[in-house]
Amino acid sequence: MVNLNTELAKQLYLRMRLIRRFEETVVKLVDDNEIAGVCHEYVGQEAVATGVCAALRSDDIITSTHRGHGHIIAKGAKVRHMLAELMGRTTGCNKGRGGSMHIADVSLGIYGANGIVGAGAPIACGAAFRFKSSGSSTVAVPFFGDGAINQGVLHESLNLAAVWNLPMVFVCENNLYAITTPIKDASKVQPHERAAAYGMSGQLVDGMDVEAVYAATAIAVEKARNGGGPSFLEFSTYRYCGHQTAERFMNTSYRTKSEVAEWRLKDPIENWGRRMVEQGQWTVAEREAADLTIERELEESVAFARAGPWPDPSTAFDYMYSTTYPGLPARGVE
Ligand SMILES: Cc1ncc(C[n+]2csc(CCOP(=O)(O)OP(=O)(O)O)c2C)c(N)n1
Ligand SMILES: [Mg+2]
Repeated sequence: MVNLNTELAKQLYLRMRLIRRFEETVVKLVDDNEIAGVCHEYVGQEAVATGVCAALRSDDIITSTHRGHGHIIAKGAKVRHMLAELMGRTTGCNKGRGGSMHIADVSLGIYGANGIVGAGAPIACGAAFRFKSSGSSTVAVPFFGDGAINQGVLHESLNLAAVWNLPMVFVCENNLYAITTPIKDASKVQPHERAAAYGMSGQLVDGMDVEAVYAATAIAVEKARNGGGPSFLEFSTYRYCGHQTAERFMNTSYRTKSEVAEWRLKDPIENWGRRMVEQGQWTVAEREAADLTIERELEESVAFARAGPWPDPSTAFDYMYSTTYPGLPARGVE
């Protein structure tokens, strides 16, 4: 276990808390029809995105999933731009055209959320190949769920990463379910146990403990940066909410209330906040004051998003095609 300094400990707390409150705000906006469709909440899993991204440099890149808000916040996107994106405004990260499952910001190393299960892994391989061949020390980190581990494209990516010794850390968030399918019905072994078959190290880490997540990732990232090749980290975690926001209105029985309650006791934010008080890293009053800054940031972000203009319908076909790819006639934006 590393000994985190107070500044980093605070940052981890604030990041986790921001993700939690962002998601709770999103649910309200979905209920009020200010966000169209459904969203996949990251509530319960905050320690994974936060701990992993805290161990990355700003130029390292991530690829994300359908449950991507947490990863994107943890990698440094501004929540005001994310909310504007979810609300379809031109002030959003992607001018309101991507929405929840397609948020990207290449300048922050966010190579996209992704609605296709497992699809972020080959994108990260491509980025890692570029980093390696250009001699940089940048690392690529694909996030994916337990539901991705039987996707062909994930196997191909793991194999390629190992064979080419790519600077990567594969991050599997095992929250025990793929929609309603329990992992035990989909795999005989734990995801990280498969890593050996590709010739890379695999490790199971407590994904409810942000310090453990940070420490394990820091080691794997350092190894990747120094030419040691890819690693596979499996974080055990849990989503407190349904697969997506509409599950609250469905009569599902794939998991029990007591299972959810048991995992809630391991809450990464509550436990980390308390541990910091016990370790003398802040007082209860300082923690409450920090929580308040997050409430303010979210209030301002909602106001920013609401004030943003809607895209002009006449621009609906803009950005459909690249206008810069060499050899292609310019089209799309004019
Ligand atoms: C290739 C593909 N197959 C099926 C789906 C439908 N689908 C969306 S989310 C999901 C479950 C993903 O589970 P997991 O990877 O464990 O992520 P979690 O939802 O638990 O975060 C499925 C099957 C999809 N989006 N893409
Ligand atoms: Mg899952």
